[in-house]
Amino acid sequence: MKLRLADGAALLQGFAAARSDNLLSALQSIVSAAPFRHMVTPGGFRMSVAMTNCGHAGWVSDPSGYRYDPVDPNTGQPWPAMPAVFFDVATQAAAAVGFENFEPDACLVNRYEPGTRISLHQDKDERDFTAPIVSVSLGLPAVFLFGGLKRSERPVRIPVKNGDVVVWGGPSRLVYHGVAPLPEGEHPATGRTRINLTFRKAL
Ligand code: MD3
Ligand code: FE
Repeated sequence: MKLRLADGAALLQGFAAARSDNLLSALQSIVSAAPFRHMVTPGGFRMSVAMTNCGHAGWVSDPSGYRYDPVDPNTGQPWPAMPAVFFDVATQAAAAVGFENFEPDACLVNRYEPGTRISLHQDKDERDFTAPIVSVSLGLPAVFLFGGLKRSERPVRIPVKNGDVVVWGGPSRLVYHGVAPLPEGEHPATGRTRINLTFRKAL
């Protein structure tokens, strides 16, 4: 079922559910080559979310700043290629919300354990804000915080569960957003873990 969240933003409930096992097994290969790591913010804080990437560029954070880099700084190698099942889910979800020409070149993978959160922020390290961002939730359920174009706007809470996909584009592309602290839980496929794939046109 498709729920409109705001102009340019929609929640596609269960859109990727039938492919969640395929997405998770493709993720295993990515993580073998580019292990999850806790990045450090430019301010010097270790992020509670663990991250890796696939595709032509990966989002990295270090004391020098945020950027998209074609090379994994931890391995010195290019990030693993984006698996076809990743690309297909992302482009099909974008098309279902009216973004027919979305061609993601980067996928940031976030790993949450109970207590992990992401505070309100904007995604603005990408070159082209006309492209949407597509988010695929796997494993434990979470609550997205969906704010406005100003940090001061009180966010709406959007529950997401395994297989849900959210597309954020157009007027919603630069809204402040975050993730509430992950509650304790156990998921048959991922255990005490939530995985979020975010597809971006970064370059
Ligand atoms: C709304 N990740 O990686 S995805 C991030 O669940 C990030 O891991 C969260 O925020 C997660 O940057 C939330 C949902 C999301 C992603 C991008 C957005 C929502 C967005 C861009 C604009 C507006
Ligand atoms: Fe974000």
